[in-house]
Amino acid sequence: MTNKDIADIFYQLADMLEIKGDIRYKIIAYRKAADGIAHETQDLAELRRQGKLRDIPGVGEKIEAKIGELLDTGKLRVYEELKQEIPDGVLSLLSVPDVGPKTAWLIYQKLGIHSIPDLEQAARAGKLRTLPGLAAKSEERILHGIEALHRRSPRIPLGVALPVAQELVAGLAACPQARQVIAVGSLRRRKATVGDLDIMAASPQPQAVVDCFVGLPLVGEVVSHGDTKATVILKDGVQADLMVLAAEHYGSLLQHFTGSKEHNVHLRELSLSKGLSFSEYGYTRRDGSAILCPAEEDVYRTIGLPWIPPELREDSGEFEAAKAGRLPRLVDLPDIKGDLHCHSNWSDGVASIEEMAQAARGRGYAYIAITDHSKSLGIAHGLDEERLRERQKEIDALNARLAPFRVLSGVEVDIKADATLDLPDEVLAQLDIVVASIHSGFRQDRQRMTQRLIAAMRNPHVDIIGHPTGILLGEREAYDVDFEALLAVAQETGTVLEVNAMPNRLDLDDVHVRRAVERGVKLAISTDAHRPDVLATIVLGLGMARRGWAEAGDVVNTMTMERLRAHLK
Ligand code: DGT
Ligand code: CA
Ligand code: CA
Ligand code: ZN
Repeated sequence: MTNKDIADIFYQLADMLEIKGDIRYKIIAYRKAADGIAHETQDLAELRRQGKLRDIPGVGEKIEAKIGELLDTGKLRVYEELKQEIPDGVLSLLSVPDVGPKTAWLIYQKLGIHSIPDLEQAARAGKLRTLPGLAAKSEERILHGIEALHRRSPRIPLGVALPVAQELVAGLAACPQARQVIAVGSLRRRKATVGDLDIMAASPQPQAVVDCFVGLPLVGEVVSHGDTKATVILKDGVQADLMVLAAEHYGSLLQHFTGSKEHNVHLRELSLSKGLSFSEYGYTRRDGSAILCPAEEDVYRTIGLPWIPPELREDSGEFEAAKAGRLPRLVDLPDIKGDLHCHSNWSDGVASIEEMAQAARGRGYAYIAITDHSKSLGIAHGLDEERLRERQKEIDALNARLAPFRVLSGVEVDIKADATLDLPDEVLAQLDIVVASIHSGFRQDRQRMTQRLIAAMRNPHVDIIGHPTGILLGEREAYDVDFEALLAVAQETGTVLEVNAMPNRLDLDDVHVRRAVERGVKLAISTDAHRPDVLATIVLGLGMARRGWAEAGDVVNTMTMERLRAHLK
């Protein structure tokens, strides 16, 4: 059983208990444990041997015993028993907007429905309105929800969602009554993929802003339209939610709507322990009086905490760190002094080295590394020794002209299937910087894959491992690799691991970054740009780094040119 299998069982268990109306804290506990397990990079069986299962966030004595049962027998008794009572399909009903656990259970018990197509049919036939507590209106809403579900695209890569959100924000900001328009939800937390867009604003007349929103040219279809909220499907199929309140609620709404759900649940628990209840309207004391939060800082300050950056809000230790005054000072765009993985038209880039360098200079960078592909990547016009020498002349001439800005002469050398590098050591030794990456032979087994990457890290000239896990979002899984072993060798050899900011890579991701930071392994946030304008996608890599708790000191391309040169092998 993989960690993911086990996490999935705990997620389902939580859903099933919710359907059965079990105690709230128990349900939350299972979800928390599932999150912890899903994010754990080490094998649970191995952790168990070391007696370290309880180091996983959310895993206590009871969950530990359940993990043991799963590892030993491949089954979990409580889970199997609940499955007898609640067919799989009932859980799938929960994905319909407006169908909560109670409704799903009611629909199953009274009508025997346990699939979305059957639910749709029943709704169309007017059968749902006959159930206690469900009116014709709810039936209509459920039908609408199912239709929205059919149209909804799977999770959207952050790099695709960001520009759409920006356009939506700009459109709404042009509505006369809208103030402080901002994109929130998982996008503000910079998750690698987002389920839908969440937009909010402040306004003295929320209704006017909602009306304006549903009429924006980007909007394809209106799913729901209330006086402070709306849900729409954009013309490109992306769902967007809007919420608008008066400015006095702005901070509380911003906090609420940014999420994550898990972070918000924790915040509410903390509030309750201080005798306060929190909602998007602000705090309410036990005597019913209100504490308004016009700014997001007010939300945290009221319960004695410093403001927590959105990227950390996953209930994965940020409250504990905030309480202890140990929140990280996350790496930020102004810290970035250069890009260490870029291609030019010497290999498969579309711009000259000079164009790439000027674009980097225009961003205020002090350096750019041109890391064209090596020869075995024929389709990418990879460079051999001879062409590298020619390219060097161009780079030298450019550096003479652009000083103090610096073009680093580099290569993205291919790590071949037999674990050797595509260029000999003498050639690599002459370059300023070497990125080594895997571009073929992805299906080798875990041991060989790990050995390949380790061999590259042990090479005295390899500075950075490019896109270390090989994941292509929505397309290819990460290589099967022992990441903990990679971290150990990276640390020992001083090899840097890349956070590749390509929108379809985001590799390393947040979870891997966090482990690397914990182990003291250094990172490079790089765009892998093949065009000058792509240098701007560094913000995507920054998002992953920040979600992984990285500070400027963890990232080598925050260093000055002198310090970086001293740091490279
Ligand atoms: P996504 O869209 O799947 O990438 O993830 P989010 O985090 O954007 O989730 P979404 O769009 O369902 O909701 C946006 C935020 O609104 C969420 O992060 C927290 C807040 N929120 C939504 N539903 C609930 C809820 O049931 N309880 C609490 N406390 N907060 C919620
Ligand atoms: Ca969302
Ligand atoms: Ca949403
Ligand atoms: Zn590459």
